[in-house]
Amino acid sequence: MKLLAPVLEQVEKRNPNEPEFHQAVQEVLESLEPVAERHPEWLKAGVFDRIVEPERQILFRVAWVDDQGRVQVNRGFRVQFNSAIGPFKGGLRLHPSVNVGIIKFLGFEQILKNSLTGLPIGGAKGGSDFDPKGKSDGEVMRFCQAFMTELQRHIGPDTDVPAGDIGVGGREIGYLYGQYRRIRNESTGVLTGKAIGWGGSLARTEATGYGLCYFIEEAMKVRHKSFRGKTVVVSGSGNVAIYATQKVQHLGGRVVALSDSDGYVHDPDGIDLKTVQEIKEVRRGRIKEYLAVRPNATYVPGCSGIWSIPCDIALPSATQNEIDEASAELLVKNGCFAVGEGANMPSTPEAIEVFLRNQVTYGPAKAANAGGVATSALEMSQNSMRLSWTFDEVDAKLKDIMIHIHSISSRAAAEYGHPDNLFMGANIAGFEKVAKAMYEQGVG
Ligand code: NDP
Ligand code: 2IT
Repeated sequence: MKLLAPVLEQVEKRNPNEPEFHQAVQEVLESLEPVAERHPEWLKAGVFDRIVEPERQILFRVAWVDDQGRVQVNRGFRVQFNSAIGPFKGGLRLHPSVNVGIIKFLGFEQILKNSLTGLPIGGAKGGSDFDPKGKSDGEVMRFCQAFMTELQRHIGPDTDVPAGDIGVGGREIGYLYGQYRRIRNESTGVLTGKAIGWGGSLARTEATGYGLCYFIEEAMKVRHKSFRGKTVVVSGSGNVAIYATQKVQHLGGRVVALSDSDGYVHDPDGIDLKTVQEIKEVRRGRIKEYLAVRPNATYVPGCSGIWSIPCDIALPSATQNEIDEASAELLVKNGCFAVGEGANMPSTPEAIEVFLRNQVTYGPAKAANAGGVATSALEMSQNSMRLSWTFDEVDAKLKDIMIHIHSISSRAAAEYGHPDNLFMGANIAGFEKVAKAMYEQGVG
């Protein structure tokens, strides 16, 4: 990196102790070096310097009362990263590991991901270090209400539209939305991932996992391969993992493993998804409980071992940096020929190197998992029009969007002399649209 090295240096200096944010920015800037060479006017207008600095960062106290009557204090975040092409848009993460560096990495990735969807949405992310695990419904509700009591003054259907991410699903969106509506006296599409009865979109729940499979199916076509008859390993067992598993099964593949943060289950006969949904969606239990229903499966504590299971296709769908270099080497050695990132930044830079060097069909997160936010944008459209599309209509639009993302990413990769490198292609195609908007709208 030459032209853009000072941009990265400044990011590292200005944001100390935020390794995930540095990692996300470095990966993108490395892909953008040839873009900077081709567009001196963007360099001169400071587009690269501006895009790595959030437009606004909100940090706030979230105080709530637990079931024992004790006051608990968490920290809330909303990083409104870039609104050049539309209102800020991106999920909320509730997990004890959340800090400003993690929210910034996610918000930065979201800018380019949202651009790739072709829909008018800017990039943002938020959340809290609140740990939903082991909390009662009442505690989760009081936390969400306290969180929204502050967040509501910073968001709005044309300003910033949050949604779910790790630890935030339908239950949490309900509590958040209820509090927004009560305080603001407005029924608007201020959040996505809402339930169907009060403004949600059909297929939003399934969208990230389904979109991931549509994207990888399209990417594999180039090599005359498909999910049919293939063995697939999926990590995680949350929203993305469950619906990726369902779509793999629709497409004729066999998912043999799923995980959570405690360990993984290996079921060589193929995962029984109904059982997983009962454990995870209904009971909020642990993946280990799968063995009680499927005694032929095995359970192994710890997460990284899941990548030692031989598979044709891997869909990491849990969290960042879950595949390191050694795991990537092992996947390739065991014959894995395609990797689709359901999670955000699940592969370390060294792991990505391994995939690219070995001609693995590699679907980078900002392209492969964009189906979730794309369908959120479709939910926003339906809210604005005050009507609802059928499941099949939304699903068809989602599929078209994923095929479009693959096509513009491939085209950008080829145009810049790296055919088949979807990692570079997605970074470039996502960036160019935002850069053009920032340039046309002047310095600010
Ligand atoms: P969920 O909360 O529904 O599920 C998360 C899953 O990942 C759980 O199985 C969880 O296990 C596991 N997990 C979470 N953190 C860790 C960790 N530190 N180490 C190991 N396992 C972990 O979240 P989602 O399915 O929504 O999100 C999964 C990934 O997909 C995230 O990277 C998210 O950013 C990304 N994503 C989500 C989208 C969406 O629409 N929901 C859209 C695009 C990307 P446990 O229960 O033990 O915590
Ligand atoms: O990472 C992501 O794209 C999401 N968590 C979904 C965001 C959204 O606004 O639907």
